[in-house]
Amino acid sequence: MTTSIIGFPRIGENRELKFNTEKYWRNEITEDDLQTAAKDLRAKHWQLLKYAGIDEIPSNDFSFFDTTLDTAYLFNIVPDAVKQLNLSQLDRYFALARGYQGDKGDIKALPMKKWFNTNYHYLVPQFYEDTDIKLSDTKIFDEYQEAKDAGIQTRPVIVGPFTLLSLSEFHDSKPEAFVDKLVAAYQGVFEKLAAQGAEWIQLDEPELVKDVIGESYDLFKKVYQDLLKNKAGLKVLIQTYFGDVRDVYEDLIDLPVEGIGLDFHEGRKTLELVKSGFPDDKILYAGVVNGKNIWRNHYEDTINLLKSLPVKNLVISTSCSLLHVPFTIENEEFPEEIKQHFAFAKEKLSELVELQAILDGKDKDAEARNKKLFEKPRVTENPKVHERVAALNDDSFVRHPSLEQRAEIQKKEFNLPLLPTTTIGSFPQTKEVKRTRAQFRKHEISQEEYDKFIAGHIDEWLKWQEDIGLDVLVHGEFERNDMVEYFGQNLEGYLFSKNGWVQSYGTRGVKPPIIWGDVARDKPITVKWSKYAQSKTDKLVKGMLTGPVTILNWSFPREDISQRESTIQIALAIQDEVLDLEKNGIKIIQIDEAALREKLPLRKTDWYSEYLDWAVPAFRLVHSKVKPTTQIHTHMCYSEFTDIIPAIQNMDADVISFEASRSNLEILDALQQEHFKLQVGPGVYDIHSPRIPSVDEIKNTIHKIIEKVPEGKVWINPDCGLKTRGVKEAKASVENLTQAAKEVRAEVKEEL
Ligand code: THG
Ligand code: ZN
Repeated sequence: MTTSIIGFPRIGENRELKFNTEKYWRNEITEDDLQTAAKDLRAKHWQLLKYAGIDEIPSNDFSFFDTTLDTAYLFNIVPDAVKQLNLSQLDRYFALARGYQGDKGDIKALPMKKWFNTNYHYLVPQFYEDTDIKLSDTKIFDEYQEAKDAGIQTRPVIVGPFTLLSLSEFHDSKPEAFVDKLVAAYQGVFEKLAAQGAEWIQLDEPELVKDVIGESYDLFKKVYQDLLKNKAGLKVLIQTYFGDVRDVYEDLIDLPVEGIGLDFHEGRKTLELVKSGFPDDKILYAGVVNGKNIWRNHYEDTINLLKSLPVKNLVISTSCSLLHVPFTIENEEFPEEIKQHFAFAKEKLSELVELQAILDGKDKDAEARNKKLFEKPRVTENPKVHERVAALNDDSFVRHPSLEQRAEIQKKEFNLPLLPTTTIGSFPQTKEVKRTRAQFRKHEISQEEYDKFIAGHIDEWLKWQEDIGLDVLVHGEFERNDMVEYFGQNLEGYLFSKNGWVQSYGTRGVKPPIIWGDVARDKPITVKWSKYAQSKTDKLVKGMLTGPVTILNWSFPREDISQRESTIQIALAIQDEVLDLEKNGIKIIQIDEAALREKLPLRKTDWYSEYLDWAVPAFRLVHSKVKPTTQIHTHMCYSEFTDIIPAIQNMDADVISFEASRSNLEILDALQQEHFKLQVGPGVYDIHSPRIPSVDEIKNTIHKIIEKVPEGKVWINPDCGLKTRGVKEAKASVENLTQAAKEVRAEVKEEL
């Protein structure tokens, strides 16, 4: 039996890659320094895999920013404007990833999107009619050689042609037009690698776990028919992950490839598919160690699963790249009873090796040790939470009276102007704010000093909001770090790692909290500062919460209960917070579901039955008990929800704000067509850019919105929170926003 992995976290045990790359961007180190640091890191990771006992080791899973971008770069899929910048090979690459603004030109970064159902983002390659596909980078060859020189034979990894084409954007062109050239270019890679001495190549094709039907199926067939005609003697592994390949399984096992990688964790049908038959002349790379979660593998189940497979040639592997889990548990400070339940990336390597030994009959101890771990319930149970969940009935998920009746009641209650203005909640997290929070965390300043600092910031920003005439104010969230980390830290049933970073995009990471037990709230979390802010102004101040689906989606979930059950527990905890805010005089409460859209199942047929049918009720549970006079807002970060509008409506909030500055009209049309009943705040400018929108520009956008949505239902706000912006641009932009709203308001009144 053999072991392998799909990919390893590249940022390093202590985020060395992040810090070096950011130093290079700030001109504090040279390109040579950065390249050396990257090389050292790669060498360290290969050695680590080798000494852990992994038999087949990948290379080119390293990246300075993103492997999809690497693949596009390799094949010269680079907009002309970027090629024309007179930059080094590495700086041109970074220009694609981050944009470039300097003496050599001014170009925007490539768009970024969520990588399948993960919290990782990839850069979206852009194809134009004249995109000239050819080999134009050497990274994959250099890294293969580097490992080989260090005495390690690796299997180079690259995003496969079907996934690459499926994820790209096409301008005045279609994917089919590029197939021939792209296939030739991949074959060029095969030839070069074979000449260098490589035996295998891994083509990552996660796109195959989506619905591969119609045009998509035809594209897959065409690409692989042509590609595999010339493999230059290389063995090819087609690696899939994040689901099962039910639409193409029969085709895959008939392809002239040597290896097929399948995901046994998220692939609900993988076992059934393999049991229907797997050819003797191919190797199955069985993804049995979960690459997405941090719990220890259940060896007995895994061994039984592997033994049940009617497969002659088997490699034990991970379900997806280990990119999605933190580096190691070694340096964490959890008590041993807790720690023993976790396996981060490095620990998953030993799991693979132990599984191998058990299967080969060489390690009985490991099996016994593992068995003991699962004998007792591994998490803290909370009987009160169980009772509360059991007591829920259909009515617990329904708010009364109806949306329309509430709208009437709230209109009288609040007496807001037409086109009311507000912001999404957070204000700039300046260095000073972050530093003060860190000082407080490290006990360098007292609770009193800290509170005084936060109160001072709230006062200042409230005054500014009053001065510029915003209608609904916020306190600014200066006391919070990452929203999910913040709520996790204040809820029972959560654990926090010290160094559990997972790459989110480029050099940026998140530290997902771990759901360790039943989740409950033992004390109010946000009431103090919301109440304080409301006491300082006659205007309405919005309470700001994160919704249960987002909290779950950005945490490492439990595996002993369903995600639905965990989410209901979180929803009850947040419900307590909502009711406490209401009791303390907060009349508008925003419950963000920034990540609701991103965890939609990859197959459309699963959207409702596997997800929305519980995610939407979980949100309703949070606010079902509030008074008719309390207004519930929600916010979503990804506006690509034209296809789930009925589900969003069903969340039954009173107002929803969303990111719309890029795809404005499309979503407004959809809202109109679906007779959307909620009040809406389609963001009127893009906060992801430091650019300040002019008053006229915003007025224009408002006009476009009220052409499609009755003006009585429209709110005016930026498209997301302002925490990543500088103070100057944040203020200038929102001032222009309030001015624009006032002017449009006056025009509309005149017309009436
Ligand atoms: N929280 C969580 N997940 C997210 C987002 C979030 N996923 C999607 C999106 N937002 C990702 N965006 C970012 C934006 C900025 C950073 C990370 C993800 C970031 N990280 C700092 C870094 O890596 O240096 C870490 C800051 C810190 O010390 O906490 O800036 O909002 N959960
Ligand atoms: Zn947002």
